[in-house]
Amino acid sequence: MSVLIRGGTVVTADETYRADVLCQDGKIAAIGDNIEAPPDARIVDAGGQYVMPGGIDPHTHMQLPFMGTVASEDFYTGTSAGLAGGTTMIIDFVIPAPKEPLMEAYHKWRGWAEKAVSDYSFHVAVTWWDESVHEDMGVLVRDYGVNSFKHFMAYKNAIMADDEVLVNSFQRAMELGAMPTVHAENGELVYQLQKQVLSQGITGPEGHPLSRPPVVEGEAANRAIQIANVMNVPLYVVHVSCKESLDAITRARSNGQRVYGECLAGHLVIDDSVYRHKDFKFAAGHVMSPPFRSREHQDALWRGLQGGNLQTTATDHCCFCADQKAAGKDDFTKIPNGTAGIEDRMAVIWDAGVNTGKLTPNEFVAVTSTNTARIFNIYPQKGAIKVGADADLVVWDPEGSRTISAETHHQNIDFNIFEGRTVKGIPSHTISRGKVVWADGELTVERGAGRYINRQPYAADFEALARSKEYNAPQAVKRG
Ligand code: URQ
Ligand code: ZN
Ligand code: ZN
Repeated sequence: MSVLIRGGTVVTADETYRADVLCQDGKIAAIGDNIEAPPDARIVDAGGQYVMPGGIDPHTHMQLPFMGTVASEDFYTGTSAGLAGGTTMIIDFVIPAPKEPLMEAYHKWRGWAEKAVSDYSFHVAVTWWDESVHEDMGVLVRDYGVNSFKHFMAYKNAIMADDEVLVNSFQRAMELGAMPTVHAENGELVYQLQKQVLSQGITGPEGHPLSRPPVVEGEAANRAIQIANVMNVPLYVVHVSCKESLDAITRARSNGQRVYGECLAGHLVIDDSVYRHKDFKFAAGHVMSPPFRSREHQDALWRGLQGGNLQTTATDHCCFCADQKAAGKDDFTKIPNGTAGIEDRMAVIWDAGVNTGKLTPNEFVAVTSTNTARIFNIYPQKGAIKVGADADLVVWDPEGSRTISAETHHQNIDFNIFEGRTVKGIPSHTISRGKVVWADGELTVERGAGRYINRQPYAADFEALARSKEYNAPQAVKRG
């Protein structure tokens, strides 16, 4: 089965040129002028459109058990919705409960993800520490293609990692050649501020941002950056939402420290007025952490992307329907934190970024796909239009438009934070591993077609590792 994408303009993170693209056996087989169509080829007419690497969303939580419930979007519906929006790969999270063995959690999540329709990988969260965690991190890097470990600095009395966990885990990541990542909010401060806000009689969603002001995020981002600095390890800060954490990243990068920042499509275009809406479902539907911020923070995030101090965009796709959010109708701290976005990220960022001149089409590709592939060491298999790369592509119609709504989206949630937003620039076709899976508004997906993507460690001190006792330990284990 082959697909010939004809007449389009190829747009990568680095260049723009007119060329046909031939996909065969799941890979990009040829790129060039007037490619002859093989007899079995499906022809995609890309005239007047852009042919770009499929989006990679480095931050999703499909079917996450969290705050007493389970996210409504699973790996089948969530990856399907991603394909409808031009996203062809996700990096999700394995999040062990405290004291849950990392390997046990990893295999559990791998089982859940088998129904995915597009490719996926996992960051693994370090939510506690002992010698077994140290060991499991090594096994995950060496034998299961994990090269990034997440740390939630928020969520006290749940999955919060304190400084002892951060320091031990960052040290281990450095040994293994893996990337530590952080959800940077000071969980102790959040906990205290939540109690203060509630004691003032504020129980509605308007209390959520009051308990997590930007300074609470900025402190944690800077603390994680300084710990990474001392431990001599790179750092990736997820969902940077405010100036305070962006400034900490910018300062570190200007000092030559290897720190990367991610921002969410939602944080780029939605402000904190949503929490003051009188309708509980509307306001609670926007409860996520870090919260949506006031306008000046959005402008800062766009400058961060333009200036290269933020490298990637994501969604933190973590869906809870109205009946789940209602758990917090009398106490905002009990509203499950999370919002959707996987289907809308690409179009929202194109419309708000490229159509306004903030980003060039090449920069759009960089921040929605290629930079994530490079940072997490899967480039050019992913995030590239090169012969031999996976044939994950999106044919982008810059003149097409749609109005975003929960009524019409493919996401398994009864709410959409971008409700009513009309975007210009949408995917007319999505190709996943060389198959047309989205065309003319129709999904054609196959449950379980998604593949787990191994991500190799960075240059680690393998010699030292090889000499260490560990290399005698592992039995023959299958690759991830
Ligand atoms: O904190 C996260 O990233 C997860 C639990 C999703 N929820 C959220 O509010 N961001
Ligand atoms: Zn988070
Ligand atoms: Zn998240």
